[in-house]
Amino acid sequence: MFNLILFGPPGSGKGTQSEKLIATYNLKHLSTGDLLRSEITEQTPLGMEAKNFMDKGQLVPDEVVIGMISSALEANPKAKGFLFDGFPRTAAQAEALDKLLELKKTSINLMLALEVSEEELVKRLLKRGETSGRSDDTNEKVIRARIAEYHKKTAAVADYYKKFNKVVMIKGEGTIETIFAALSKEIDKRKSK
Ligand code: B4P
Repeated sequence: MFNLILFGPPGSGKGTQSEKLIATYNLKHLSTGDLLRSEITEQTPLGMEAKNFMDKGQLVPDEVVIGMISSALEANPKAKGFLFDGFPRTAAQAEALDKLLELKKTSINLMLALEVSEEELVKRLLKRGETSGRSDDTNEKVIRARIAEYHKKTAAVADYYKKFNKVVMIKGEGTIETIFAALSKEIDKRKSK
């Protein structure tokens, strides 16, 4: 199995690059953002709880997202590998993910971390908000709160994987194709080992 984490602040291109990576590497895409949004669309109790946090730019409680990922792993026993997009976002989520993968006798192979300046992130998300219908993308205050939440709780997750030499930083500004080529180069290096 090859298990990849695509990491970075909100708007850094995780969702955009994930679409291309799953098509090329035959990985099962697990995006906690997408899973939460589909719970909201279906108006489930979990979705209603999550929406309160997401609309304020805050992270959804760990137990909610860990439970979602655990079910998604169970639901895909034949996957050749997973691409985790937007997960883990806290140290507790990273530890839980390691334990879940251990049960499947596998582990994270690589974390690719996209680096993008704050002004570029705000610009991209406000632009997406014009058409996405996502309430967390239309208000600059909420976007800045998401970025602050990233620095407070999420950025340290990269340090957790750095201890195991699993992190590669990638410049997340430039064309989508250039960034995809940089990500692919790192995956190819590890996959051929
Ligand atoms: P997510 O759905 O994970 O989304 P995101 O961080 O907003 O964005 P992403 O990084 O995927 O965006 P994309 O870049 O592709 O999270 C939403 C919310 O859900 C969180 O705030 C949180 O509340 C909750 N949540 C999710 N996971 C959680 C977890 N594990 N724990 C707790 N809470 C959780 O793209 C952004 C825009 O940039 C797009 O419009 C795109 O077209 C554009 N773009 C991409 N690449 C570009 C490039 N190279 N140049 C120019 N524009 C580009």
